[in-house]
Formats: sequence, structure tokens, C-alpha cells
Amino acid sequence: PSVASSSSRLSVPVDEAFEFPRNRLTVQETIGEGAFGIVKRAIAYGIGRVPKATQVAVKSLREDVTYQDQYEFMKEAEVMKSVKRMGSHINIVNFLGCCTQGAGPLYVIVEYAKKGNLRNYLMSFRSQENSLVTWREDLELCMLSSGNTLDGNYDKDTLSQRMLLSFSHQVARGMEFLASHKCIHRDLAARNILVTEDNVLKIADFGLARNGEYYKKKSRGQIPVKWMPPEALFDMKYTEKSDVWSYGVLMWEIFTLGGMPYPTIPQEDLYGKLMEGYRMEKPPFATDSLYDTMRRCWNHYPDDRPDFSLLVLIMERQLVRVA
Ligand code: ACK
Repeated sequence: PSVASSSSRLSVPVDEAFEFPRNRLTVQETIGEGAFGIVKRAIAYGIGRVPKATQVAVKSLREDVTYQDQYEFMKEAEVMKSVKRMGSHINIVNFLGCCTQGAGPLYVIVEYAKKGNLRNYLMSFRSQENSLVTWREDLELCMLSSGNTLDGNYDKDTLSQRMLLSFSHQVARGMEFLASHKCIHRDLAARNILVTEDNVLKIADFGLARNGEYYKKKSRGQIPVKWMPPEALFDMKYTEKSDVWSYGVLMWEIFTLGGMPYPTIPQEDLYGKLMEGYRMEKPPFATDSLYDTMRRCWNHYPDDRPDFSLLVLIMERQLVRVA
């Protein structure tokens, strides 16, 4: 494939409904990078018909990527747009606009989430020795203080069982919305959920072409195999119910404060173990009934798994219990 230099950008027809003028965007520091893509924080003036400055995240491609990469990138934008046309949802990273015309890189503008991804955020609540804070047996609402000051921004946060439950609920709500619009995520995991300043969880990367990983350098142990159900591992079959399996693994990540699933099982052995009926144990911070929900998400047969609407109801019932 030919390489597109900065001066030879894919020509994209203008979509008036979503085109945002470049001169109303002040692009700031880089917040994420991958093999092809870059995510930067930016200030947008008057985006989404709000006449004020809004913090946003801007996705772009590195220079000198191929036309194929640019095409895939625009496809991601098209998926995000098509979801956007059907409405927005508080628990997804909503598409805000794009810059496809004039000089400069292709930009896709999305909502900004200050606290980064959920996995790192949860891990910041582990004690300094990196061991889990133990749950006080008598307490439903055990407060965990963040031991990680990182940029000094969220050292004052505390985490409660109710918050972990609220996180599970928020992801189920975002997924219910995506599923209702026939959007299958295929890589639902805590690393792909972003956390805003107000602890609102937002599902990210739902528009990604699955053959390209633009914004994330994959590192060992981060390959989605451990989030995939048998039917996806075996014959690449993805449905809402395969996302539900991943949601069960994500719940497990939440209730272990960002634990790595199946830590002792090599990836190549996972399929065989799952077929033998092996499943992960109950995480320390989960109740029996939450663990039961995880196990239902990990039913071998997709039809036996709950759908996201039912998961929303289950989480709501649980939230009432710890209110
Ligand atoms: O996991 P992070 O800290 O948060 O690193 C990744 C990186 O860019 C690559 O995806 C961050 N990122 C992506 N989208 C956004 C966003 N909308 N708001 C804030 N950070 C983002 C993400």
C-alpha cells in the first residue's frame, strides 16, 4: 500500500453535520499513543452547540501512515457517527465532531475522560505494597483510599463496595445502549473503559476496526484472549452474548481492583481449560450473588447468558441492597 505523507491525505467528503472548524480547536498534550494513532487533549470552542470552551480528546493518525490506515481510521469515525445519530449515552465515549477538511491531520473529536482507563484507576487503590486492602468482614461499605497520587489529582478519592457496584452498573448501561444499536464491542475490558473526573464510566473504542489497534500498544498479557468466550476463541463468533462473557471478566477485574484474569493459565491452555468447565474464582471484593452473576455471564452456551438489559436490572437490584 502506498504511504500517505502529510501532504497526501485521504480526501474525505465533508459531512456538514459533524465537521468542526480547526480554528476552534486548541490541541494540547498527548495522552495516549499506539502503533498508528495518537490521542491528545484539546480545548474546543463551541462544540455540540455549547457556546463555551470544552475539554475534549482528539484522535489522529501518525504522519506517514498508509492510505489503508487512514481508511480504517475514517471507518472508526463512521461507526461512532452512526451511533451518535441514534443518540448519545452518558456511559460511552461520545463522538463530538471531526476535522476532515483543509490543511492538517484528520481529527476525530470525542469526549475527554480525565482519570484515564478503569484498570489503572482501580489499581491505584491498591496499597503501596501492591497487595489488596482486605475487606472488613462486617462491613458492606469498606473505604479504600487511593495510595497512588500519580499527578496528585485523585489521591483524595476513596472507593467503596457501592462504587465498584456502580461501576459494574454503568458499564452494563453503556453496553445495553450499544447492543440496542446493534454495536458489538469485541474488546470489552477494563483497559477500554475510561473514567471521568466525576467517576462516570465511559466505554471507549467501540468504533474500532478489529484488525487495527491504533491507540494501544499491545503488551504481554493484554491480548483479549482472556476476555473471549469459547465461541469467539474457536470460530471468531461475536454477538451481544460474547460481549456479555467479556463483561463477566470485566466485573472480575472490577472486584479484584484491576487484577489480571487467569494469572496462572498460559493463553494457549485457556480454551481447553474453559471447555473442561474451569472458571475463575470469586474475587475477594465480590459478594456471592455478584459472583453468581459473573458465572452466568460465563455460561458455555451464549443463550444461557443474561443480556445487557437483564444485567442492568441485576445491578440495580444489587445497588438497592447496599444503599
Ligand atoms: O489508558 P489511558 O490512560 O487512557 O491511555 C489510553 C490512550 O489514550 C490510548 O487509548 C487515552 N485516551 C483515549 N481516549 C481518551 C479520552 N477520550 N479521554 C482521555 N483519555 C483517552 C487512554
